[in-house]
Amino acid sequence: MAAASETHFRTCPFCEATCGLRVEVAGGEVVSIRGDEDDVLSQGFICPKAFGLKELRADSDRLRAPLVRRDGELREATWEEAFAEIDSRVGPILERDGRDAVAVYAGNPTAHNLAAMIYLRVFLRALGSRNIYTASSVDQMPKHFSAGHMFGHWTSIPIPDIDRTDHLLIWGANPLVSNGSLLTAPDMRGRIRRIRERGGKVVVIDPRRTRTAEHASEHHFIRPGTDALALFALVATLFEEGLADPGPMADLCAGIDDVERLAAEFAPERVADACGIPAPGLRRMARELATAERAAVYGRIGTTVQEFGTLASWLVDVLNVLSGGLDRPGGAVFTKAAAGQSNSTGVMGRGRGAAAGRWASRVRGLPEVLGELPVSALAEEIETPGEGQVRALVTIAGNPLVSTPNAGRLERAVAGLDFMVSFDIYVNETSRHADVILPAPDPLARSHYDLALYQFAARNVANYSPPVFELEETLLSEEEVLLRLTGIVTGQGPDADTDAIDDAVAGALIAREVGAAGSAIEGRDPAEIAAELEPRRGPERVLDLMLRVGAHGDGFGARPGGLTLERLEASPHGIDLGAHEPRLPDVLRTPSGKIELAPEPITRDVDRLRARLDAGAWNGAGPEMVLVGRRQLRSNNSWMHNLNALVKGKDRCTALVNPLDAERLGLADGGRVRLRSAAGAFEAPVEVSDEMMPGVVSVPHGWGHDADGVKLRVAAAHAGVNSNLATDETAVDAPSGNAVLNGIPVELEPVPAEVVA
Ligand SMILES: Nc1nc2c(c(=O)[nH]1)N[C@H]1C(S)=C(S)[C@@H](COP(=O)(O)OP(=O)(O)OC[C@H]3O[C@@H](n4cnc5c(=O)[nH]c(N)nc54)[C@H](O)[C@@H]3O)O[C@H]1N2
Ligand SMILES: Nc1nc2c(c(=O)[nH]1)N[C@H]1C(S)=C(S)[C@@H](COP(=O)(O)OP(=O)(O)OC[C@H]3O[C@@H](n4cnc5c(=O)[nH]c(N)nc54)[C@H](O)[C@@H]3O)O[C@H]1N2
Ligand code: SF4
Ligand SMILES: [Mo]
Repeated sequence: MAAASETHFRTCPFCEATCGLRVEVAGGEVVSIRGDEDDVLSQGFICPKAFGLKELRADSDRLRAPLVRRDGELREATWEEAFAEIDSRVGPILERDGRDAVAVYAGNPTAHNLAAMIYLRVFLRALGSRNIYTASSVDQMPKHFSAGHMFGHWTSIPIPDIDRTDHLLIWGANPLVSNGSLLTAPDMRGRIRRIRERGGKVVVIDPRRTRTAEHASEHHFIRPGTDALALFALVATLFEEGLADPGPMADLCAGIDDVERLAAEFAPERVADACGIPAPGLRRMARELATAERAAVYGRIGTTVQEFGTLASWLVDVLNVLSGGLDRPGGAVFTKAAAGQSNSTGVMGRGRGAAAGRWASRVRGLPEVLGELPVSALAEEIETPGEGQVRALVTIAGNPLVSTPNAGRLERAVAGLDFMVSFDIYVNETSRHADVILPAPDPLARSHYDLALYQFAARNVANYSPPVFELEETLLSEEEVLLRLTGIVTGQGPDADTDAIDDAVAGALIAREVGAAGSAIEGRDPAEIAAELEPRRGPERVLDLMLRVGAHGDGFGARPGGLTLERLEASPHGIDLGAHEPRLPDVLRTPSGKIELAPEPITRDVDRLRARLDAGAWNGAGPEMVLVGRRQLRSNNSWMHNLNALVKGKDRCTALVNPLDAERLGLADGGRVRLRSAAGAFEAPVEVSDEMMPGVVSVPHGWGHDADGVKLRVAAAHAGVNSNLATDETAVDAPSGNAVLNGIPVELEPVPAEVVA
């Protein structure tokens, strides 16, 4: 007899779209996963990765117990043994070599995980190391850098008001495949279609004619890395043609004249050749942006993970300001998130601003941004002897040996560490080097709330999902693991009282809030607030606090009817908090209380851009071929390739090249190519397609699962190759230190058929 089934509503934890799922379970297993038609944001939309939740739960390679290295081999151990090993190995390193000797790398899934969002910070603060690295510095750090300096807070990143715009310029993003990033908007295909249906226009700028480009009104190839030039050309056009007009917010803008002066030397006619977009096309793009009723510019990976990531990220928002779209319905808007958003609480309109470079990496002097260092510096910080040398590494939901530049060098560096811990679900390319692996629970066995991603949502929404399943018996919750690690690095030993640490965490957050000027609970009695949060503990207690003091919260009685976790628990499809409303000037946290259009930490990088242009880096003296990346619908960075439903079918890790290049270089579709850069080399199957811009080769990242010791049986059969073997850790975006993973000069050489085994 079939077990009775029950239905759970649940937010998908895999990508930034945060789709609502309807999960049917029976007898402790997932029976089906469908889109939740009633979800306030996704309204039934899902992608094929959602089914990965079922396979991931059943995946026999997913770790169910800690592993500890004994006699060179990773062997199953108890949690007590694992924590005791960490304590006895990390303790002496901290004592002998100092806090900076222990580095942490935290990966992308931490941004999709409520417990990690809260307790990772607790652990990092307790550790007190300057060697903190995250996937942000192979991703969006330039955008934080530009938004921080322009608007005063690192996460004050405007998003396109996609459901109301009638002109959307998509720059270096492929949201039909990635499902959006720094833009939480499920069903981008539908949203883009609706722009066109209401008479609007969608323009895509990308060196590849992507799926997004195919659904757009217009697409232009652009030479990788030249985005800052082309964006400057648009800005120059607006000024030259009298179209630069921030509208009513002009009084709020500082530095317009500086922008005009800087842009003047990058007129379309000057940069067209380098960018590969004819000058009249650039001029028309600028005019259409300025004259559209409601227009927005949106940039993503193609604008951030490249040589001039900060300049490009900044110019995207300069264009949003000068074309009159910033903070207007249908333009580029600021969200008002329900929890954890500093620009919608406290004192409005002015603040301390965002300061980067408070310290620098020891070897190369790369800047600290947001309390972390660029991961491009990690290998040299491990290899280079001297005070502050990294001797131990903790990876948390990250796979840096696949995801970060010059993966070959990092792998050699990691082999020389004294000690390494990985908190992960698999023995993969990175964790196989660890001395201890701590397994993380199945996502369905934890609660979910998107603290990070709702900061960038197409509508203001809040949605909480309780766990679908109980934690597997042999596993610990994320918060428990992070609190145990916190106990270890604070000298409390391997079995510290995690309840007491958790109480201290909540107590400190409450104390900060009641002491914060402008907080909804400013001046209240902390004990009374703590009592109101009873009996919640762990992430739920902190989330309830954040929601209640948040912009839509009940303020613990100050705003009756406002949001609480209890209300979210009673709303399994989420709560819609409305469309975006103008937030200027309140949203600003700059010391001046203005939008800083030309902050010096950004504009000083213009010299570097000019020097590269003058040196003919992109026309004439430039490389014949450059490497860029791409995302694929059934992948999620490096880690969903062990799920058969997502990897089956033909090899997806291919080198895409234009027919002209294939012909010139002697490459055949289905043959193999060797790509070599200054940093390293790899081989991949060739796919010839005119969707590529001539001179550009595209290889997806996140593959290469056939290394020794990796325990991913399905992924190993679809191994692919790690494209970051050829990306270069010495190339960074100067202001933010972010890695350059697109536009890498490479040489391509056919691999003779007889050499192929
Ligand atoms: N060449 C090139 N490289 C790139 C990019 C590119 O475009 N081109 N993109 C970059 C970007 S944007 C990013 S975000 C990074 C991603 O870089 P990373 O975050 O380093 O890589 P992921 O592949 O996301 O690895 C996630 C890890 O977390 C583990 N994991 C999954 N779920 C959980 C969980 O619930 N708990 C725990 N503890 N572990 C879990 C997985 O097994 C995996 O080891 O890659 C970057 N690398
Ligand atoms: N299916 C799937 N979805 C994902 C992920 C995944 O791995 N798979 N990863 C998630 C993560 S961590 C992130 S950060 C987001 C990223 O989300 P997106 O940025 O939308 O994803 P990408 O496919 O990397 O798109 C970047 C585009 O930039 C183009 N490009 C490369 N170099 C340049 C350049 O120099 N200039 C310009 N203008 N364009 C360039 C590439 O051709 C590519 O089409 O996706 C998220 N969603
Ligand atoms: S689009 Fe993203 S959030 Fe939505 S179902 Fe797919 S992986 Fe999950
Ligand atoms: Mo990312």
